[in-house]
Amino acid sequence: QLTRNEALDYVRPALKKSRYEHTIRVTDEAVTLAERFGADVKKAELAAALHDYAKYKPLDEMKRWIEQERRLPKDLLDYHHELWHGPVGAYMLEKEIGIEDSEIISAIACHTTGKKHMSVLDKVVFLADYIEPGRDFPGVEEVRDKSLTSLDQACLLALKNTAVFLINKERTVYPDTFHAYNDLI
Ligand code: DGI
Ligand code: FE
Ligand code: FE
Ligand code: FE
Repeated sequence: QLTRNEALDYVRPALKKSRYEHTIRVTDEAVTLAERFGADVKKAELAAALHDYAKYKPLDEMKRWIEQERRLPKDLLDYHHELWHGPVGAYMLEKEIGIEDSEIISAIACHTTGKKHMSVLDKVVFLADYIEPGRDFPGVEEVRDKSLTSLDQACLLALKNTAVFLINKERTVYPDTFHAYNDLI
C-alpha cells in the first residue's frame, strides 16, 4: 500500500501550490477525524491525500472518462463540471497507480457531493475537505464544532449549507447531495 508521502508526491505535480497545501491540511484533518470516529486511519489518510488529484485535469479529458468508464454516472455531464474531479479522479488513480481499494475509491469519488449510504470513511474525507483549517466560508465554524462530537451531525450541516448556498445562487444541486442529506435526516 502507498504511504502518505508517496500519495502526496504523486498528486503534487498535478496541483497548484495552494491546492497542494489544501491537500496536506485535508490529509491531517482526515487522520484526526478517522481516529475520532473509528475509520481506518491509513485509508482516510490516503483517500484525503489523493482526493483532489483530478481537480485541474482538462475538461475534455474528464468528459471522455465519464463517457467511457462504465462505472461513472453519465448524469455527471448534465451538472457543473466542478463535480467531475472526484469521481473521475478516483478511477484515474485506480488505472494509473493501481489504487483498487473500493473504500478509498468511494471516498475520493464522493468527496464533493456525498451520496446515499456513505461509509464512515466517506464521511471522514467529505468532512475533512469541508472543515480543513484553511476554509473560511460562512458556517464552517459551526460544522467544526459539530465535528468534535458527531460525524453525522457535522456532515448533515455541511450538506445543508452547501445545498442552501447552491439554491440561493440558483445553481443546480446534484441529486447525490440530496441523497446524502436525506440519509442523515
Ligand atoms: O475541490 P475542493 O474545492 O477542495 O472542494 P469540493 O470538491 O468539495 O468542491 C466544492 C465545490 O463544488 C463547491 O464550490 C460547491 C460546488 N458544487 C457545485 N455543485 C454542487 C457542488 N457541491 C455539492 N455538494 N453538490 C452540488 O451539486
Ligand atoms: Fe475536491
Ligand atoms: Fe467538499
Ligand atoms: Fe478538496
